[in-house]
Amino acid sequence: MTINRRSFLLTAGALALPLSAFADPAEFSYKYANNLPATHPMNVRANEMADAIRADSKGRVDIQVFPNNQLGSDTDMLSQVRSGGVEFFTLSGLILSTLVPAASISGIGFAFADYDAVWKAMDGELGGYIRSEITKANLVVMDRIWDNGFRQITTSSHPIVVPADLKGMKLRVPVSPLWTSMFKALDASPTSINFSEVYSALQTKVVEGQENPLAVISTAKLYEVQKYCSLTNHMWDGFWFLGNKAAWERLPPDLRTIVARHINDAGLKERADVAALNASLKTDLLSKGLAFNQPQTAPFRDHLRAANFYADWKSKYGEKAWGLLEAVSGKLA
Ligand code: X2X
Repeated sequence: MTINRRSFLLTAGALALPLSAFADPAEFSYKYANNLPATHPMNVRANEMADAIRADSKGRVDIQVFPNNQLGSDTDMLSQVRSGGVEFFTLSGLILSTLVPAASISGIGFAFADYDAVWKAMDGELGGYIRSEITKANLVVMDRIWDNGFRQITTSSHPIVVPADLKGMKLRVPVSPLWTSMFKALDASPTSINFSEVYSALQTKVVEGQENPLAVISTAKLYEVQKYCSLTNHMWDGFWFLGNKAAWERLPPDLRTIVARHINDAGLKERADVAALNASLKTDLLSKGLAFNQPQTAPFRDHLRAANFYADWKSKYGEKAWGLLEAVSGKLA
């Protein structure tokens, strides 16, 4: 068989048609960015979610997941989701409070006794109130908040057994007035640092300690640069799944329904994964060299109360929001 230039082009052209049709970029090609390692359940479930959205939208919506601060720190990503530089972003309500003050209320120290209380509040009226405040700030927010978990304190210097152990401690906290206020009320010396800088800040001993749920301590390998883990359970934290408003409104209603359903479903699966991990990781982290202790929480709570922490924040959030919190937490202030 002889292949001349003409027959080659014809063959290539015939092949190229179906191939290029298959490789057509999706009608809606969106980015979802977050601050957690690719191995954290947030990203595992987000990748499944993106596959399910591609399948159910018949390829019309393609969401690319960017884990691990690949697109910048939380502070950067928050401005990107507002400007449309990224279409989706998950952020702790406490950090979001720099834009939406009410959003940090779910992180008030020792407010939730357990996950039942958390989901009752966050899938109930308190969560509804926070979402309406987020919407007023011109961001889209999905119904189901994703879990970060109950937070524990790690240090390189000594375990935290009683509140006095925090005195003067250089502790990294996320960028959020509530976090700074809470650890100041506990007499520590908190420094606001984005998560993207935490590992190196601990490694270079810019700070002695930090606080995070076990699933983060494990997947971000913070145990490599910390010695002690004190199971203080001092607050619960979750991630609101945020969307850029203009990008969301570009999606026709049928696609919005598909996307929202899969995001919320993935969030529920992520919650189950994180709860299971936070319950089981202690053994694993022990074997990696972290020393654990379980302090009593009442003295920490009493210390916060004596420092007027609860009363101060009640007056900032106002009666309405505080009432919704206390409906689940019981009396705090
Ligand atoms: O920054 C943190 O510590 C983290 C990962 O828990 C949050 O995103 C709030």
